[in-house]
Amino acid sequence: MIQPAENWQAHMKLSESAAFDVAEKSLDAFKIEIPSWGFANTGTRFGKFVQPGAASTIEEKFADAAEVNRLTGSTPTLALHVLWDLPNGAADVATIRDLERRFGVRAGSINPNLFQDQEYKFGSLCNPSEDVRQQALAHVLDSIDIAKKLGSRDLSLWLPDGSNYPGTQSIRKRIGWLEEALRTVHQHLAPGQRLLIEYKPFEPAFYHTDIADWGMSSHLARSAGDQACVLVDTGHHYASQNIEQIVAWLLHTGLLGGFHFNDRRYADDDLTLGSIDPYQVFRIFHEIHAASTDGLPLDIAFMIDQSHNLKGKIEATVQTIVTAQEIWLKAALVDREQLAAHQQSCDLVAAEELFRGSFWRDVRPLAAAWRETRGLAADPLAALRDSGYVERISRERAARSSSVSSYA
Ligand code: PSV
Ligand code: MN
Repeated sequence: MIQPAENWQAHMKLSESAAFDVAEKSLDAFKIEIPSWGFANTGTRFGKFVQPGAASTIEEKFADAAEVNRLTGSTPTLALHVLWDLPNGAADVATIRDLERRFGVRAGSINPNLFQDQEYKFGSLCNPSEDVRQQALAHVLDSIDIAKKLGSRDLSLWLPDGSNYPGTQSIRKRIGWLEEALRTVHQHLAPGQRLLIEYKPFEPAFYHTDIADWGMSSHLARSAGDQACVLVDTGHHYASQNIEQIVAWLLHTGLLGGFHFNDRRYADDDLTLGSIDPYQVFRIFHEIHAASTDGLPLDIAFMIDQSHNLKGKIEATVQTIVTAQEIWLKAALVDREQLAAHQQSCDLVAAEELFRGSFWRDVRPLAAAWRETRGLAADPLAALRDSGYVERISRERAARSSSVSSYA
């Protein structure tokens, strides 16, 4: 007769090997795009704390992205912001292609920039001035052209448009201008390309934002065409908003195109993913795994949108990827068949305990074992420290910038 203790151990062994299968399937397929701007010096409106190792050229951004990809094996693409990374527009495509080859990292989503130029004081695609709207549209079309030349699938569009004071703009006229512009943008997409429409409730505008939430993004995506969908930036919600419910709706309506992941405590804080509320990330990931289990067709771009002001940029990016993988794996391990049974019978505590049980499970050994079987460092953060990469680039880049300034 099997003793209860042996029985328990046999069960654990079985479940560990089954868990490793889940780790292999879920982590092999989980690719995350990192942003070029995560490696550059950024700050708040109060100032910048510069880091000697921060990337100041597109080549340095590719080099740092390649280091993150070497350590994690999961970040093959780099999101590019057109004005920051291709200041000469399509003329810079050859440079990017060359960097892709040299560093083994591909250009990812292309982000037009509609927030930097003086003309955009009262908006870009929603500006009351026809000339400014045309200028903004031309930039988006140029960005599509760049994306086509780079073979980048996704155009990731965020507008700063809005107004600061009640009564100062016609909200409805601006909706009309936006619908019209996005239809034109959509017509210029190549087959297979996608337009991802990002929303944000406030900032830089503080009274109304033209694309403030997922309902507005969904409407605009539908009115633009089949290749348009919604981009969820996790930092772009009001405090306590149920983001996983939004994700479930977008999955249900077939409109979920991608994410910009980051964490927040107050507003769009750009903090490291999972640093404030890892359970929320788990709940979002669960919705995606559940939709996949249910056979929904999914095509989701997982992207990070963070700028690290106090932490080391490469270290924080590696930490983010490792965190994302661990939470993704926790959510993959939810026994969804059992959960569905508990949900159906309204066994609330059993359902919640099963759900939370996966969240509390320490999957770090499992993730480390997966990394080792893929020839990756078991602990990417420790491997980064051991590599001396950050110290080396900090020395080299600091020396270069001081020699540049001594010539100036
Ligand atoms: C706006 O807050 C945003 O989330 C958009 O995605 C921009 O492209 C990005 O931040 C710039 O940092
Ligand atoms: Mn974003």
